[in-house]
Amino acid sequence: RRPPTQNIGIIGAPLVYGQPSIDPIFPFSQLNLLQPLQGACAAPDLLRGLRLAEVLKSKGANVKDYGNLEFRAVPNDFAVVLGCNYARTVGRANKQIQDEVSNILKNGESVLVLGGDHSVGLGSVSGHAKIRQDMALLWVDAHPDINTPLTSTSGNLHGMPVSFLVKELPHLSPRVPGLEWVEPCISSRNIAYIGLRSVDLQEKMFLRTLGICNFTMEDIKELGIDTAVTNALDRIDPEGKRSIHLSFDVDALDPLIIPATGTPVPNGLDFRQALTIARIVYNTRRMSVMDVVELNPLLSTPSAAIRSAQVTVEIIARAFTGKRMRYPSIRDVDI
Ligand code: 4U7
Ligand code: MN
Ligand code: MN
Ligand code: MN
Repeated sequence: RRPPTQNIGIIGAPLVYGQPSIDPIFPFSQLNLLQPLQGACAAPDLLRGLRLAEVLKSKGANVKDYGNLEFRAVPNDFAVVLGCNYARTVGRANKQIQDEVSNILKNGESVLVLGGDHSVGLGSVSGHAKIRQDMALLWVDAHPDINTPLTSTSGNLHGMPVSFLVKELPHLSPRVPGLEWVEPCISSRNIAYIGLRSVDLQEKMFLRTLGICNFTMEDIKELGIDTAVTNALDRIDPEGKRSIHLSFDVDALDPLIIPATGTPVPNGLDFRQALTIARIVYNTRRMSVMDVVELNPLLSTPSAAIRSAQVTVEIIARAFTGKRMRYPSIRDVDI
């Protein structure tokens, strides 16, 4: 049986307006509003520079790189409109992402979306749902990203994408200019979280009242990562026939492994656990879209950034091909 992940289309989505950074010294400078600190936008090219496509090809995949989407900041898209920073810019960019993801899926390829911050989930997940209505979403992250514009304390859209996508929530959200086109496209029954350890109070309430499947780091410590991921997939895709969307925020990993990220939280997944998640998802042979987000090479030393990106390449390769890099076996070491 030919796995559907054989043909991979890569798109770069270097969006940073979901987590704009305000200059702490001149917080009211107009420049801060127009020119948020760049960083996560460098991730797609760094991953390419580490031979991401070549690695995937060497493991048997056909790879087409569609390059980076070009996003334009919407003029006068000032911060904090209804509790959403840069909603028009983020909305416009995500419409582009949605179109690109659904077009590539229509070509019969699976899609790798390289963020950018996690607001790209808006376009990516909704683009997936357009082509495969029966989609299931596995959100691997330290955070559940389910704040609404009214519950978010930061106003940053990278902490909100899930709230716009869940069918059972939008009545609690205001209509935000620039994001009107985002249609809730997935039921809370078909969403599961892995790796949570930083959940805002209101987010906790949403997870509870909607009964969204979640395995926190605490749960993973108890159950083991295999059981956690297998149970999560069973819950969101009980018949084992849905198209799977893996939205992978690199801050799910421990900051000791991936320091190059904007919202690091201690006590995260180790490298093996991350690879195990990727392997189990691969084994379904039904992963159609993977997002890899929140890698920010400018937030650590250059060497730590490269190491973070290398780890990320290996996780991607595992998720799409099931194969992993070869390391010398401990048994081969002569003492
Ligand atoms: B990420 C936060 F308040 N919840 O809403 C928020 F803690 O994509 C963080 O998972 C969101 O990295 C993190 O701003 C978004 C905060
Ligand atoms: Mn996230
Ligand atoms: Mn996160
Ligand atoms: Mn983050």
